[in-house]
Amino acid sequence: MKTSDSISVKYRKDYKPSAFLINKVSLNFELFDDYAIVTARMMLQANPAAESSGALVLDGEELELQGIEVAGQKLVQEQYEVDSEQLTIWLNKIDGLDYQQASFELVTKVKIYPAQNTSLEGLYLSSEKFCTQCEAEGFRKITYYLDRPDVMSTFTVRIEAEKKKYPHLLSNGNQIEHGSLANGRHYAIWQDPFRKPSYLFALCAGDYDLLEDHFTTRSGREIKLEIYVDKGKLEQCHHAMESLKKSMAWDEEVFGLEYDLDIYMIVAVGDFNMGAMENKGLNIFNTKYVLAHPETATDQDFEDVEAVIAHEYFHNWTGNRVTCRDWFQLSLKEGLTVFRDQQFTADQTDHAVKRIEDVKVIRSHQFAEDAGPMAHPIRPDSYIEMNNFYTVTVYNKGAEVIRMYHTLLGTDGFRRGMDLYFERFDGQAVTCEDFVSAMEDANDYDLIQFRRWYSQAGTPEVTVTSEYDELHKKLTLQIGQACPDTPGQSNKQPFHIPLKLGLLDKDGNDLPLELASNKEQLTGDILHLTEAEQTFEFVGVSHKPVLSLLRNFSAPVRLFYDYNDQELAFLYAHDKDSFNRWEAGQRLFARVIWQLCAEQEAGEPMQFPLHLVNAVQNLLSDESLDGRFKALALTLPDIKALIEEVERVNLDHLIAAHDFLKRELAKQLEMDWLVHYQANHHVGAFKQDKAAIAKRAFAGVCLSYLVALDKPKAYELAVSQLVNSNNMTDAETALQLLMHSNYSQKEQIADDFYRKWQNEELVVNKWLSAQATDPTDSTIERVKGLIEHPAFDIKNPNKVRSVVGAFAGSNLPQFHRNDGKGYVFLAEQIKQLYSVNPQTAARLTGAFNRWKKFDDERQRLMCEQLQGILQLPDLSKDVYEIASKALG
Ligand code: B3K
Ligand code: ZN
Repeated sequence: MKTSDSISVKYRKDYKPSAFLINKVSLNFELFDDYAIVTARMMLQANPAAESSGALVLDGEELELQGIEVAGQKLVQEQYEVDSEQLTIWLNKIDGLDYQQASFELVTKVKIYPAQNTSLEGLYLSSEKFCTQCEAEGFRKITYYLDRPDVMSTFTVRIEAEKKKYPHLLSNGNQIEHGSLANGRHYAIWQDPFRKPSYLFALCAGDYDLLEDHFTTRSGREIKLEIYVDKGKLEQCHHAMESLKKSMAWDEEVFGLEYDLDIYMIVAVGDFNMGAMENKGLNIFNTKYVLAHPETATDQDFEDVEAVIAHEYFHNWTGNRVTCRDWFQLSLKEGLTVFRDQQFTADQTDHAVKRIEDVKVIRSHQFAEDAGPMAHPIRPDSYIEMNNFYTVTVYNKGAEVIRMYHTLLGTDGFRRGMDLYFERFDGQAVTCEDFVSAMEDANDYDLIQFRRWYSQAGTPEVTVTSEYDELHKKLTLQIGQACPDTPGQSNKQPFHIPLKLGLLDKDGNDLPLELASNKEQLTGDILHLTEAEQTFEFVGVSHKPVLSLLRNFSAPVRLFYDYNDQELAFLYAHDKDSFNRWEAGQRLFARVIWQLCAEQEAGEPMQFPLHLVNAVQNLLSDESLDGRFKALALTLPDIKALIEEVERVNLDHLIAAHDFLKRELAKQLEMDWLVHYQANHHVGAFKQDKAAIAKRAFAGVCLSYLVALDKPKAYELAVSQLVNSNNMTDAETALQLLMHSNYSQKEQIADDFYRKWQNEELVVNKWLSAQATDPTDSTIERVKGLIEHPAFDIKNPNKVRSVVGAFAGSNLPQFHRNDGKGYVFLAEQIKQLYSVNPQTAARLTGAFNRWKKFDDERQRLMCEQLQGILQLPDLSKDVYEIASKALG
């Protein structure tokens, strides 16, 4: 068992510059099927900005050291020391070495075993091809190094391997040489002219299919674009290639940023711990975010591929050209790059729809994290395992913080800040503070208080009350803000919160906004909240308005305002801010759901409130609305987001209320769902333009209501959509609806689907998760069966996420079964996985984080599993951190 004393916590406040710098590094990889020899030749120098000491401490894990030389001398035992995490070289014991004055060369040689590396960190194999993953601290599993982002160096990489089995040998930068060797081997040499930290290093070697293209930058440079995939997958790469070209053009147009190398490569691998990795010039991607063809990928998959391709491409400037000083600054690159990819996707698709999708992630996942045992500011103060901090807080709340600069400074002001940021820091490893000061200086804008978003965790709660004075045509808003305590943080200071708002007249038009005094507290339609309590007096308000608050979700906060049903229905029908239109609908639904919960609590039968019918019907038939927006506005709030609205939840009541509302809406509007389904469900030639995508989304939601009727006719529609579909969007929608229903033939449906798609791994994953998320009782036995199915492989993170992750994360009724079997199942899988793949095991463990939300018995059952996990022998620090913090 891990105890707290064998675990070290890293603190942000302890940052010290590295004692040594690496000016240049040459790596030589000799790759063999069952091992690799890595020789590293580095030019080091004492860092003038740090205290120098006689000890050179290099990071290294799971390496077999075969030799060390310093300045041409082979080192002997008393000149160095090796343990399981470090190699320490006593420079002062090396004759004639004046390491303080001059740079010196270090050569190390290590043997590693990529074929046995199941952690998918460092150098490993995926479908018999070599690949790497080094962020955050994986490079140390490849060679001894100063494995920290502020040590930047130029890399030359020589790779040699058997030619037939590994015809492509890739690394960062440009290929400068290649040739044949004896014994059927060959080699290639790559040089990356840009200094970079070790986490951006990449190597791939194997036999791939290759898609080639090119892009001409606006300054006229020709860039070679290459996508490498498993044999036979070439026709699934075109969308990724188009997405890459769009991303390159967009970054030039919107941020003036051009690509800087002559070649940009993407390699897709089936075994990957996350979505993708932005290694300089050689991105490595999870196949899920490269491969897309309408027959095998949904419209959502297409959008996700485009977004992840864009995200990794945008990192070339926000991440690679300007990188992080230390890992506490991760949001510097991730929050910013997520914001950039969100803007890109919004520009390609629809701003309102994209905003709603992003806010749903914040509400269902980030709010939960921010209120749970892992709560941390977007710039964390400490961690045990850095990989546990690639979180929705650092990424998505980080992006919300960047969005607030954009809101406060405007598009041009934001761009000025970005320009100054690159001007000041290109080629450097910097901090979040450096970013803020660039924004501040470029705009002469005071961001002192705004900085609190970086240091305080927790979701601020904003409470608004209003009073209208008919006689003086005055509206008074009393606005308070507070931020709950989070682990290690209490007594938070007020944030600078931009609250975008509108006052609607009775026709839904926006009334002009004017404050009676303190006019600087309002810029355009943005009200600046800066204090715990503030009063704002609006004058010239011709009649009592309906308030549209926090438009476009202008800050990552929870908003409390006592709307009545009429006001919400009015906003749902009329708000000019599409986001708030959606929001009003969600609030309306949520109110009903909580009311239904209260009725159950009181032992009364649940009553469907008829006023909803009108509101929903109006929206359903509003011809002016985009189909994707409609689909979102007709979808009930996510149960996970609802759980976050209350202190403790009676999950059985909540699920029953949610189901009841869905079924009642289905019944009350049965004809409408059918008519709209028929009008939007398209049979015939497949199209993928915006209109076709919107229709599929809208038809999908209509079908979901029809299936909720639990009637043979509705099942027939879904079955027919599944068997006759010529695209995966329609097929997956129907498959999921059927698998999650009481349809008597669903086993047959599942078997047929598998038979049809068994050779398309990504589709099989959809099949796995459709079953793992079936909310009906038989699922627990079914998931146990899936683990044994030939399509499952615990070593493959996509499979683990499709079955175990989907079950624990998206199947609330079954994961939270009263008998605790869902919890036992999850703990069992964590036990199987923690030593195989600590990162993915730790992600799964997070499913227990919200245990305090549930009833006593469920709490007990969850804690029992967490305690069991903490007792596991040689528990990885990844899982230890999550489980121990969860128990608190
Ligand atoms: N930077 C990588 C994530 C690395 C995760 C390390 N555990 C992908 C991205 O955010 O673009
Ligand atoms: Zn990223």
